[in-house]
Amino acid sequence: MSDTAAQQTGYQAWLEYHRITPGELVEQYAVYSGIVCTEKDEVIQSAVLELSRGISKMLGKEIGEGRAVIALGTFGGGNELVDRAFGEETRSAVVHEGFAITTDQASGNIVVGASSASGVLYGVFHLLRLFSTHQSVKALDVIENPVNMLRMINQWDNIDGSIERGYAGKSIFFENNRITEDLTRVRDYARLLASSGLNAISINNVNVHQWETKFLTEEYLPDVARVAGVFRSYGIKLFLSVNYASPLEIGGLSTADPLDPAVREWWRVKAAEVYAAIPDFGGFLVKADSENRPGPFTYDRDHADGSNMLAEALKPYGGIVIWRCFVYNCKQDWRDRATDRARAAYDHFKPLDGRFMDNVILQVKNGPMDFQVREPVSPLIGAMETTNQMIEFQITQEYTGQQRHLCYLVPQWKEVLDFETYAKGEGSSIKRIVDGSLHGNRLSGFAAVSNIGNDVNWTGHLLAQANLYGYGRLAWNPELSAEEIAEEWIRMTLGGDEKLVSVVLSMLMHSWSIYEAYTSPLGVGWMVNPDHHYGPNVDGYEYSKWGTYHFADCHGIGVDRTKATGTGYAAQYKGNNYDTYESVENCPDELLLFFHHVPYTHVLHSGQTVIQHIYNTHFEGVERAEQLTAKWASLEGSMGELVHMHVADRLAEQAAHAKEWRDMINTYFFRKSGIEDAMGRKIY
Ligand code: GCV
Repeated sequence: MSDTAAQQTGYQAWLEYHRITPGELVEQYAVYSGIVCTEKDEVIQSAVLELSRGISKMLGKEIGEGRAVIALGTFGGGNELVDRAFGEETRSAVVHEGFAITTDQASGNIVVGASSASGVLYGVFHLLRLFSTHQSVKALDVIENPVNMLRMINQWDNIDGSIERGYAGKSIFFENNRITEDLTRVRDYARLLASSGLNAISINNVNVHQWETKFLTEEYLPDVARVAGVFRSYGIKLFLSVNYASPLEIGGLSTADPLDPAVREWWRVKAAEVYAAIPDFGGFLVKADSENRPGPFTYDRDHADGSNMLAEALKPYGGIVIWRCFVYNCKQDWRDRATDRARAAYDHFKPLDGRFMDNVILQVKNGPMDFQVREPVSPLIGAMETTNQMIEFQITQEYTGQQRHLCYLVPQWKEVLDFETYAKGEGSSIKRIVDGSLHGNRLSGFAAVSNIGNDVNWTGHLLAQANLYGYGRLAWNPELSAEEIAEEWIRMTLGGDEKLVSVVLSMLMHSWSIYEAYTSPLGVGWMVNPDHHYGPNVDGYEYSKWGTYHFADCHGIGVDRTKATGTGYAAQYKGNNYDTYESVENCPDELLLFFHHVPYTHVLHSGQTVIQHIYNTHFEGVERAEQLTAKWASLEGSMGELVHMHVADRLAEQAAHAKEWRDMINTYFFRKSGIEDAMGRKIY
């Protein structure tokens, strides 16, 4: 694809490196006459390639005529400029994967130094970000270390090329039951991931079906190794999702019982084969005993037994087991009001604290249900003091508009990360649990379900790229604000026109609240069409087996999850959180219906009744969605025409679809409650 064509599609995403127009910055940046690098390591070579590609695109010419250089390398790695630039204090402040950047005042040289090759690559991407967001590089003095050790992306891609919950085309990894021959696109994906700060990927769906189970066999391992090689050159470790029943399905054994010696031996041999093919293999990601997937429960064993068996097999090679906590009864009777899906992860895993091997890490979804527009934070995160934990977010917009609606998710993730759990008293925020510091965990970090496919702009909705970028940046540093991240993404992807930046920034920053307004009032969730989860269907999940109810009747709505009169879920929280959620008076409005069943006439903290809140937010939500289209229209001419048209189409669809949401939800609750809208607006 030519540069101009790529710019018209968004393929380069935030690595677009827009041409810098002549002026002060060009003069400043153009002084660099070359890149000085002495190391041959492949990750460092990727850094060199990225740097020369980025700078020459921004300046519109190869670097080569200036008076200073950009030097890069590892400390003690043989590059004199690097060794001279950083003293002992800086070197010891830079941890593995971190980096330092300095501008030498005498020579004007910029020097990037790190203690590892990946650190050099992250440093180079940081420098490129400074260039492409038009920052001064005259006096750099930067030290950055990633806050989280594991910064992982989970693909839900299947070998037939489909993607579970994928909204941007087909898989870039697989087609026709084979791993893709041409890995160019995979390499470009690796560049995007590394440039946002990520360092690990699992390439296949956690629902591991028949064919993907064979990834562990010699039929597929050489191809998996090819993919691992591409990611390796960008400092990213490859993991596989595995089928817990593999010993039965591909091993010829009659059981997958984790305590059976033959099963344990089978996994040990398997691990040896995998590491022979991929020496730096990351490990296994496992969905077990969840949504009809096999697991240790079949053999009357628990999740510690199951995960430790795999951990034991991977241990000699430094591999890890990432074990998901999304375990609940998906065959519930809707008549049974005592069973509460929200309780499930905590109830299953909390009693196992202390029983997991140190190379097992539990992956917990951010909320207790399943990536709804609004949920409380999972009470399991932080509740296990002697178990490694990581958080799982969903970048793919399964319940947040499926990349047809705009929904910038970083503000939602920020709220989760800043949440105070009181796990060890005050100061026990989720981000401190997830980065391992609160409980002193050996392993910790972030995982998220990817939102990309083979659509030319990667994410279907161009603006949904901001979620992928933002996830990586937040995993690197959870202290960054949602605004800062959005602004970086806009400048790097769409360019630095000030009006464009401020309009798109405001669109992104309001988008989650707009989506919430016309879809999910007061934390209720699940009012979507079953299976595909797009569009409104208030009773779609009401009489189902999935444990996802709102219990609306003619008097009121919501799930009583209190200890006093409900399912007792609120008591899984510690300290003030329990008091806040247990009490109908103190519960925050946005989560009221998640924790309480209240009459439609209940008055919220906002002063509105529940029913009037539903009507108001749905009418306003549509107006706000319409304003998004108008804001975007005002940007015509400030970016490539095709890019502008593409987003305009999606926003028009969103505004029309928001009306469908508004009318269905308002009509449903008007018919249930019989209460008129105080403002007399049209309800059907
Ligand atoms: C991969 C939800 C999704 C499923 C997904 C599951 C999970 O139930 O709808 O598609 O399966 O979560 O996270 O395992």
